[in-house]
Amino acid sequence: MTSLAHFEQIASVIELPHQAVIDGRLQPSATGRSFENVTPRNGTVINRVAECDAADIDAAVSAARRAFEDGRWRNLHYREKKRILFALADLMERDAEILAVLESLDVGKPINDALSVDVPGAIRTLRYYAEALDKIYGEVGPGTGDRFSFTVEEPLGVVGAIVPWNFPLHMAMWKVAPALAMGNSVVLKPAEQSPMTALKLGQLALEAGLPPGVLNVVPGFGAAAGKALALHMDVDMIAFTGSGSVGRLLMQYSGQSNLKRVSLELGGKSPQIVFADCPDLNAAAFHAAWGIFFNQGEVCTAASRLLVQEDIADAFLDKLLMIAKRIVPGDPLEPATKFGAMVSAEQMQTALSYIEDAARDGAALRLGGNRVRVDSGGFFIEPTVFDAVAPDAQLAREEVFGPFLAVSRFKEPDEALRLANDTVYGLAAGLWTRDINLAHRAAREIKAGLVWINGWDACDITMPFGGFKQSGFGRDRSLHALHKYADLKSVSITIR
Ligand code: TXE
Repeated sequence: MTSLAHFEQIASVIELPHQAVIDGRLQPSATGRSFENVTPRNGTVINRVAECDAADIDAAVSAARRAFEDGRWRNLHYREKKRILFALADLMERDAEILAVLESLDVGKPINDALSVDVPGAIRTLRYYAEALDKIYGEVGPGTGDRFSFTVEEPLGVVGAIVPWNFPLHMAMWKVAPALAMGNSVVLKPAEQSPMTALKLGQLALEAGLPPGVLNVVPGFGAAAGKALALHMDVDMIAFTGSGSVGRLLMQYSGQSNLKRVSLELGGKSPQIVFADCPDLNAAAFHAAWGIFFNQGEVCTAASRLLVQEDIADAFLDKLLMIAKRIVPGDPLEPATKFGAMVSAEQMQTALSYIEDAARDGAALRLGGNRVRVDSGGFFIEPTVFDAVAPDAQLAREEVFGPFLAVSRFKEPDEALRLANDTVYGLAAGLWTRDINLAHRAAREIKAGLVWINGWDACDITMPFGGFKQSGFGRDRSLHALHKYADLKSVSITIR
């Protein structure tokens, strides 16, 4: 069943989502304008999507506000809220293959990853927060004899979620699920490169019985739709995943408008450190390769810097290269493909521009570095490995967001920790060692929101996710994320 033909068949028979979902209705943009949606699989236009701007954002925010104020969602019995969110999860499961095909077409990721990571990850996230929504309790303060004090967490109101294109459905759900679980209304602005699964989610939410206006999905460009949402006076919060430069803008927009809350999950330049006493060199080599090449390197926690101790560096690199050489770009809709296309021609060109920079900075190209499958019309780049990357080289400092591994060598553990922290980012870090003291010391000293020891990306929905330093602030995942979508109220009753 699971053949290229099977997924091509799905792609050809389903209606590709293209209309905004506002106030419970599927609609074109107010201006009637639409934009071309190009699949990186072969560079062709697969559909045209509503190009929403400030007028549509205004309509969506008004709908979300009305839904919030009349309490159609916020004041629903928690059992009913759970029923609807679980029903949505079930519908997503029913349509898992469709969602996976839409994701793969939009962003060029391997269909098998979409089926095994993106879609089930989004469903698990939704179920996790649906399960949690009736387990949120306030606190009772110490009070005094004649005063009784307690806290309640109240939903913020209208949450704007602005999400990127690398894991479109999954990132959307990291925001939408906890925001809804807390009783907020949401206006979701998907990335212009990848609007389809968010639009499908909006449709499925209506089918599941989520009241109109509670989840609105408004596709459009960042500088129009995204900016209008972030500047809107009636939006209480922007939850964002994306680039640092847009993160900075969002904070400005907040200051220029209503001081809405902002949470930012930005990029990274995450180090993976392999010490000479690594407990399993094969496993470390596997994770060094897939830590950067998974999702074509378009991952905010990509292990884009490999720091390896000199004593084992040559042998380790040989192992890594053996794995990396077998990772061959393929048609994203082909189930055997493990490495797909870059999301867009622009993203491919940006990544490729680092080749020259790396050569100029004196790094040694050990693998890849080329665009491939050019005849397909798609945007494919080979897995690429550079050795001897100097700590101040561009490749060691800037987030490429592509399949580019920068390898540097170190002599002593302290040097590794210094290099690991020598970045403006602080999202993730990994280290491989048998030395429990070193592991604990490194976990404490590395300035990153996620530290993985003897594994990479070894976490799930139960653990908070987010950055230190310029990787942002605020946490997705885990129960911590719920509190981001609420304000804390202190209530005191004087007993007379
Ligand atoms: O991101 P943008 P881009 C990084 C990665 C990548 C770079 C550029 O390094 O190479 O960012 O990617 C919306 N007001 N990450 O340009 O622009 C936009 O429409 C409001 C890391 O695609 O930040 C989209 O919905 N919104 C990252 C979202 O912001 C605006 C994932 C993200 O797009 C806006 C993606 C504006 N003025 C890229 N301008 C991660 N942390 O995982 C754009 N947007």
